[in-house]
Parts: sequence; structure tokens; C-alpha cells
Amino acid sequence: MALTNNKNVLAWVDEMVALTKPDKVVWIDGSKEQIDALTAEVTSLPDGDPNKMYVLNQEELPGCLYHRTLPNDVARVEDRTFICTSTKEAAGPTNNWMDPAEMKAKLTPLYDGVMKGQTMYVIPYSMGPIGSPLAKVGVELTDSIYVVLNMNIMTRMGKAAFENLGETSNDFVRGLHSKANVDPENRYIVHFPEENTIWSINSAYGGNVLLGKKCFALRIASFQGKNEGWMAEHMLILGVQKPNGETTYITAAFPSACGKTNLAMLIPPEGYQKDGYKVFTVGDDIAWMKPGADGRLYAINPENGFFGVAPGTNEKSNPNALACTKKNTIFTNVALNNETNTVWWEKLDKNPPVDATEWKGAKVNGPEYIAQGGNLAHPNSRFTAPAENCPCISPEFNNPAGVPISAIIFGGRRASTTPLVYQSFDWTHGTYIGSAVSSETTAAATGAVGVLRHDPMAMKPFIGYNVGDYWAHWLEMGEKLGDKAPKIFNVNWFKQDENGNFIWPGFGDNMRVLDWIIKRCDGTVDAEETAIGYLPKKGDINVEGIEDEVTPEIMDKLLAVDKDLWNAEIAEMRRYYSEDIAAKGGHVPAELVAELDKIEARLNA
Ligand code: GTP
Ligand code: SPV
Ligand code: MN
Repeated sequence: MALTNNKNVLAWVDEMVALTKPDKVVWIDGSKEQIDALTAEVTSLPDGDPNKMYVLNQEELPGCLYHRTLPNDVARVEDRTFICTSTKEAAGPTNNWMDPAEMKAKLTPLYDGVMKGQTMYVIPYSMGPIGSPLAKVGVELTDSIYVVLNMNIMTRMGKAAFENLGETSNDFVRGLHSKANVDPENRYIVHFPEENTIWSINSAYGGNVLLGKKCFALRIASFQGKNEGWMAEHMLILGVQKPNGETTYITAAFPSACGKTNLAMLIPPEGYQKDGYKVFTVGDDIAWMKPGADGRLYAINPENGFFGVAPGTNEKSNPNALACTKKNTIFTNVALNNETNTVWWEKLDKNPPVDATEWKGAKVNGPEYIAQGGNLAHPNSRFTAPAENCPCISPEFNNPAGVPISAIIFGGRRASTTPLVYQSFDWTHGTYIGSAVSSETTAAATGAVGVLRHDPMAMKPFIGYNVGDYWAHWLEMGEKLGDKAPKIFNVNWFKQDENGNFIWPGFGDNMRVLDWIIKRCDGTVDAEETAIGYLPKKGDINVEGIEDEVTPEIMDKLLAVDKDLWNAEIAEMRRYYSEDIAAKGGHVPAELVAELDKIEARLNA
């Protein structure tokens, strides 16, 4: 039964049913009975069915399920992701583009009758707390129960999402997904930002198919934000409660698999805990931000769960994330311990299961398999966990108004050049720093891993329009916010020594850097003015308890600004702006080029 009388929703569902021709249409109301029935259905599929999900050990992992996607379908596919605006210029140089009519003509035959013999699930969902002025409604049509069960964790899903839509509103995002044959040659992740529409076909994995996430909450939403005066960013949101009881809210943009979930759930080192510091998680991947009535920038997390990288998550690196995964969680492409019917991934502990199933489904001897160089879990294997499981979830998580942001941090994986932390001189310089984010690629997207690439604002794969206009939007937002704008910082947890070892301990110790950032916001610590920005003065990064690991010499290396490396960095940014962006139809704001000139002049003064 249809769960809304909104005419636009009903007309569109009818149209997509006529196209895809499912045997049955089921509206997802979000009730426990319905979720339980779908879980029973998908877990009773025969072994070998690619859609099958498995029930895990219900004593150790109550409510938890396990799934493997096909080996050709384990990450986002950036080369098959399109932004179909009416002109190529509107999509800009960082996106694949095709004319919307041409793309629809190409994909319509693929969708024609694709759901014959199957059920179409109609998923209403809200990105953001229902009723929040910052929230938005989406509807995803899918033939995958795996998608329904994941959307149930990642969004506020079900009938309630329609509450504020009314009968005639057209303000909802239309997502059409079919796993089809999971054929990589016909896999397309396509956005029509001018029509609030997403078409995804031939994938069954994560960011390609949970259409509320990267497709809506970043690509479509960034386009909406540009037109409506707000920002959709690839950022975690955290709150640091200080000993005086005040909480400072910070967002941070790092590229995929570069540490957002880890920073969002950080546990402060002992000394900080003794002093009364606490960290609260508001979000781990996406922030929607808009100026509030008081002129400050407010952020909500549009999601309701975490789709986190499993490998590397352990009791030491991120105990809060591990705790999130102990109930009502879906694990995708991790390894199974067949003896206990529980899950395992690289660096979970030092005891890989002997009787293991690796991520492709083969039964193996875990330790032997690893000794031969194999991965038991795929490097981009993930957990889908409800936010409410998080031991440090912020009391403001469901606040419809969001939280006021004091600092914005950019960062990436940089073996050299970029210091542990520095602060921009102002918002425009901070926007330049965001535009200059480069990072080594990771397993979160298909393609080579470890290659340095430009990833402005950690948004290269997610900006739903022309990157030059996106930078201009950042500058406009700064003007609107004026002296209430958050301060902008850059961090790098990934600096290496000559042997390729990380020289900063990272994880919980990143609190030491947050501490400096908060003090800069509060105006309680001075800084060193350098060519690239404000750096911590000697001794101002607290190393109490890690003096053996982070000696004064190491701290000097962490905070070094090498003139030659930075001149090379500036030269590369000039090349990037002109060759990769301007020459290919991206309008680089003059203010950003001026920042390059200023940094260069300061470096060589
Ligand atoms: P997406 O979900 O893909 O957007 O990733 P993310 O940015 O949330 O990354 P996540 O926190 O899951 O971390 C990804 C990888 O980086 C994991 O293997 C972590 O162990 C590693 N990592 C995270 N923080 C640190 C850090 O401070 N230092 C080091 N050396 N590694 C880190
Ligand atoms: C990322 O790649 O940045 C993710 C995972 O957060 S996915 O949802 O697949 O995009
Ligand atoms: Mn992400």
C-alpha cells in the first residue's frame, strides 16, 4: 500500500514500475515486522545466491548479519559515475558528463523490464532528523533487500519520512536502483542534479547503491546547497567537551579511508581524560551546514548510522567504532570465523581464524592464507552500524538545529610536505587550503592505491557541479559568515620517515592536535606566523606521555615547512588550477590564485 498521497511521488513510482516491470511493489514502512520478514527472506536464500545474507552468532553479535558482494563490486566506481547537467560546463572538469537525454536513452533499455520476476521496494527516507529545517526527503526504489536493510540503518527510513512532504511538494530526491546482473561493463552511477534524480544500475555495493549517502547527501545536495545557500561536505562532526563543561564543535574533511570515522570517535589520551576532556560523535562522513539565526555556521549529520571501514578497526585504534558493531550491524566483505560464526578482518586482533572464509567466499586456513600474502577481509570491507550503538554519540545527534561549528579541518595522506597542523590566515586562505588537498588514493574506490592525487575539500568524487563554482560558493559562504565564520585548519596524520613509517602516533593522540586547534579558536594560545599559515610554537603541542615516541626532533620534523617542497607544491597548484581546472572549463576564482601568489611571495621573502 502506498504510504503517501503525494502526487509527485505516486506518479514517479508508477512511471518507474512501468519501466522496470517488477512482479510486486512493496512500500517500506520501517516497521520491525517488515524488517524481520525481509531479514528472514534474504537469509533463507540458498548458499551461492549472490543476494544471500547470513545470520551471525546471535549470542555474540545479536541482530548482526553478514554479506559478500561479487569480487567485481567492492568499492565506488568513479570512472562510471556521471553528473548529467544540461551543459557539460555545469558539471565541470572533475566529473564525467553526458547529456541527460542521451544518458536516459542509453540507460532506459537497461532498466526496461529489469525487475521482472522480482519485487520493487519503495524506500521513503529522511536525510537529517525528521522535521529538521535542514533535513531532506528521498525515495529509493530498489530490487535489493540488502539495500533496504542498510538504508534502515543509515537513514531515518519509513513512513515518518513522508510526514512533512504534503500532497503536492516536489522537494524529494528520486533514486532508482537495480542490481540487474551486477555487470561491471554496464555499471552506471548517474546523477541528474537539475531533476533531483539518481539512477544506479549493475552494482550492489555501498556508496554505489545506498543512494541516500554519496549520491544524494553529497552530489545532489552539494548542487542544492549552492542554489539554496548551504553546504554539503564530506566531513565528520565532533564535539570536544572541555573541563569547564563547554563543548566546541569541529568538522573535518579527509578523503575516503583517511581517518574520518577514527577522528569522529576518538578517545582522548589518559591525561586529557583526567583533566575532564570528552569527545562526542555527531557524524563520521557527511555534514550539511547552514548559517543559523545567530550568524554562526550550524551542522547536522544527515545520516543515522556509520558505513565504516572494517580493517584497522580494533580495541586500541577505535574502541568506540568496534563497540558500534556489536549488535544490529551488517558486515560486508569481511572474513568469517567458521568455528564461532563471527567476523574477522585485518588488524582486528593477532588471531586470524584458522577455519576461515575469506571475503570472496573460499574456505581457507587464515594464518596460512595471510602468510601467503592474502587478505582475509577486503581492504574496503565495511560495517553498517546504527549511530545509537555508539558509546560516545553526541546528545545533540538528533538536534534539528544542528551544532555550531568553531573549526573546519582539512587533511589527507601526505608522506611529506604538509605539517602535522597549521591554521589558515583567514577564510579565503582556508578555502585555498581546501582546494589544495591532495591525498594518496585508497581502496574506497576502484583503481590504483597509494597514488597522490588532487582531492579538493576531500570532495573530488562528490561535487555535483563545476568545481570552480563550488570554490566560489565556499568564498560566498565565508563572506556571509564574516567574523562568525569557523577558523580553518589543515592536518596531516600520515607524515613518514625515510623508511616509510608514520612518525605521528595518530588515533587517540590526535586529541593533542585538536587541543591546539580549540585553543586557537578560544584565543588562548599564540602561534608562529609562517609562509603557509599559523603553526604551533615549540612546546605548544602537548606530548605528555608520548615523549619517547615524539621526541623534540620528531616534533621538529612534524612541524617543518620545507621551502623547496613548498615551492614545488605551489608550482603544482598553479599547474593544477590552470591545466586541470581552468583549461578544462572550471572557473578558478581569482581570489584563490591570489592566495598562491601571496604564499609564494612569503616563502621567498
Ligand atoms: P570513508 O568511510 O571511506 O570515508 O573513510 P574514513 O575517512 O572514515 O576513514 P577511517 O577512519 O575509516 O580510516 C581509514 C584508515 O585510516 C584505517 O585503516 C585507519 O586505521 C587509518 N587511520 C585512521 N586514523 C589514522 C591515524 O590517525 N593515523 C594513521 N596512521 N592511520 C589512521
Ligand atoms: C567513501 O568512500 O568515502 C565512503 C564509503 O564513505 S561509500 O559509501 O562507499 O562511498
Ligand atoms: Mn566517506
